[in-house]
Amino acid sequence: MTATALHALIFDVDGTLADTESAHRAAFNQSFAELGMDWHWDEALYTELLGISGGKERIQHYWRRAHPDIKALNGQAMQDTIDRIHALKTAAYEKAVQMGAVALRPGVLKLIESAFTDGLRLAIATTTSPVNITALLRTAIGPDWRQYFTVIEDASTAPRKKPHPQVYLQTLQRLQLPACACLAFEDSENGLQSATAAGLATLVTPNSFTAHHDFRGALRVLPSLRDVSVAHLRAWHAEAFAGMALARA
Ligand code: XBP
Ligand code: MG
Repeated sequence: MTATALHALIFDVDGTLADTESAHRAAFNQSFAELGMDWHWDEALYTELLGISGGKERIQHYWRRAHPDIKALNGQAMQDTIDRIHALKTAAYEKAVQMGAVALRPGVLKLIESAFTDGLRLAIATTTSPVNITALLRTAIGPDWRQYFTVIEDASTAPRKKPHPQVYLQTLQRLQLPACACLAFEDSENGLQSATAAGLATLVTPNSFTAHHDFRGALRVLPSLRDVSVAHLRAWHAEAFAGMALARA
């Protein structure tokens, strides 16, 4: 393997492959209502709560902030309730995605297919739950979606959520590639920090929930992956690698 060549692309899911967070937000609110809770996450609040990666962690963060009196609840009772909310939410999200609530972002499918044809290995590194990945990609790509991805790391395999680099470090380990042979694709500040901490050059495609985030350190910030080709990726990767080599000289 030549050290400077690009060998793999590692994709975040939510906000990167597809604008999923509106559907996630609706699913959270549906689960609160189903349980008779008076919680409602509007868009402004959810945009703030997205600073916490992971649905269960997000619920716990909100509960502690909105109801500091929860000391009345012991740890296990609180965790059981969070697990119940999240199970209902995941079922609601899966149903919404299967009904077509979410489409892949512009250029994503074309890039996945052309990169796969060009011999690049593809991976997923996400903090979302595995059932959400399957629902999204089975609906958007078809039943054979799994063939495109060599490695998938998600909330079930990497419990330390972004910005912690665990999910990307585990992806690189399973790919048996150094970070310099890969590019990461992200949409959020947490995601960029996680990928960067794992040594990855990262392309960022912000969305309405993350447009205000700090993307310093990104290889490039793009409006979307529309019209982004494998040739572009190879050139940008070479640029990044040359930049790193110069810095070391
Ligand atoms: C984004 C997240 C996830 C989703 C909700 O993941 O932080 O928590 O918002 O999904 P990504 P879960 O790393 O793909 O951007 O409720 O399953 O966590
Ligand atoms: Mg994301």
